[in-house]
Amino acid sequence: MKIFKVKRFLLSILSLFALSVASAQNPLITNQFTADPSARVFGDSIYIYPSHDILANKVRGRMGWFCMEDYHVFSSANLTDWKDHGVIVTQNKVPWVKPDSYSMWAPDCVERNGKYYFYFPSTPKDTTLGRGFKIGVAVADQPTGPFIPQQKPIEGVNGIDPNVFIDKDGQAYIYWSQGNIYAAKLKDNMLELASKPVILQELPTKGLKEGPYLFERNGIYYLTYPHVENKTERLEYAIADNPLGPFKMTGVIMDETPGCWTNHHSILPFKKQWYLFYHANDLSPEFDKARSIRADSLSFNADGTIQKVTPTLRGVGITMANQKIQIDRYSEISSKGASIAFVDTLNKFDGWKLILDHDKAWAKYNNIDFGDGKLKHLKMRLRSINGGDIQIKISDQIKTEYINAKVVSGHDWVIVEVPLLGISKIEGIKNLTVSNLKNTSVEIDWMTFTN
Ligand code: FUB
Repeated sequence: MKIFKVKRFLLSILSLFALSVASAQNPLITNQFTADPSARVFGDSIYIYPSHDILANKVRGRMGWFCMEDYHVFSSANLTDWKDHGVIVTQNKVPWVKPDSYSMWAPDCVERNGKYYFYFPSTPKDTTLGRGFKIGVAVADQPTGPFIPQQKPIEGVNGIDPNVFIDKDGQAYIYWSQGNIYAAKLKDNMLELASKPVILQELPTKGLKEGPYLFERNGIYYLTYPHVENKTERLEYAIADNPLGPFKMTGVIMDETPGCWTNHHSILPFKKQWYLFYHANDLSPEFDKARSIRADSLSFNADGTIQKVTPTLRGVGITMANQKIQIDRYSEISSKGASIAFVDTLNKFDGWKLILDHDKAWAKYNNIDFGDGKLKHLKMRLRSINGGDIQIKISDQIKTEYINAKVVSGHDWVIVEVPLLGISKIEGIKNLTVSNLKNTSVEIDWMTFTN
């Protein structure tokens, strides 16, 4: 009885941990590395099934290479607050996976008839299955698990980066990569192939292609994939009038990311807007096998072609004024005297700060929700070695309000609180711009509004 109670207590602590909520822009997750985001809408939330990069060391993985042991799932109903539901599949609990391979690469997850099918590649422990990666499935009744892995990987599939698409007629297809991009039909059980794999022929023949992701919009089937056209990966797409092609190479969705060799993505609509989920290496600029997932809005032209997406720091979603507004994730910045840097270069998970080191330097953060106007104070974490003066402008198309603040000189961070006096009630969605009024350097970690 006692053991049972202790176990229940530990489980409740664990589930609290698994439900940690973080509010973020780009990157979306800032307390761990995440890559290869497969985003899906289940119910009224977005779920992201990313890879989980960790750093290899002498006892795990291969130094200087990808090191991935397990998968977490994250969810959000507003694209701003992300819940980490904890580990859903881990290498040493999958019967067919070599338990110390650290090769749990890019996954995907789809729902069919109330069951959730999680597809993931890894290295098999049975060497008679051949060299390289196989792809397995784990099944759950909920998007967050518990996921039960199948005993064996899918027969007939060799490669990485599974992606599953269910067409309007109910036929499911699986896509994956191994140099080329392959596709096959899946049986209704979602666990076995229903047709022989085919190579999708009409794609670029020079340069690595991987990470296929197929979606349909207005009768056009978009096969999207990272491809090395030059020296590193960019996101491209080809279109067809059915899920197996022939496809016609059509364009580039996102250019190469300087400093990050890979990119890997998913594309989907959520609440009437299309989004591109992808990755870069924001939290690890010197090592691009420790990546971070991001999201930006995506739009189509009238003829169905995709408009190229420019990566932003601001990302997507509305930020509540009473949450920490990370102004270093700006939507616009002045060309002179404004920059960002890590708050603590020894602990990059602490995030970034905005540095305004010239008179008139500024940064703007859009889409902040002030609700019904009850917030009465502006609170900021600031630092200025020589002391400074800043101005905060809160505006929409109709009204602009200004708040001035002083930063005392010193080497330490200080919390500065300014009452919102002498200005009219601030309510609804606004943009915030912070400007330097002096020729001294002011650093801003975050800003928020309180009652
Ligand atoms: O995350 C490991 C590999 O890097 C993925 O499987 C590829 O798509 C690339 O993102």
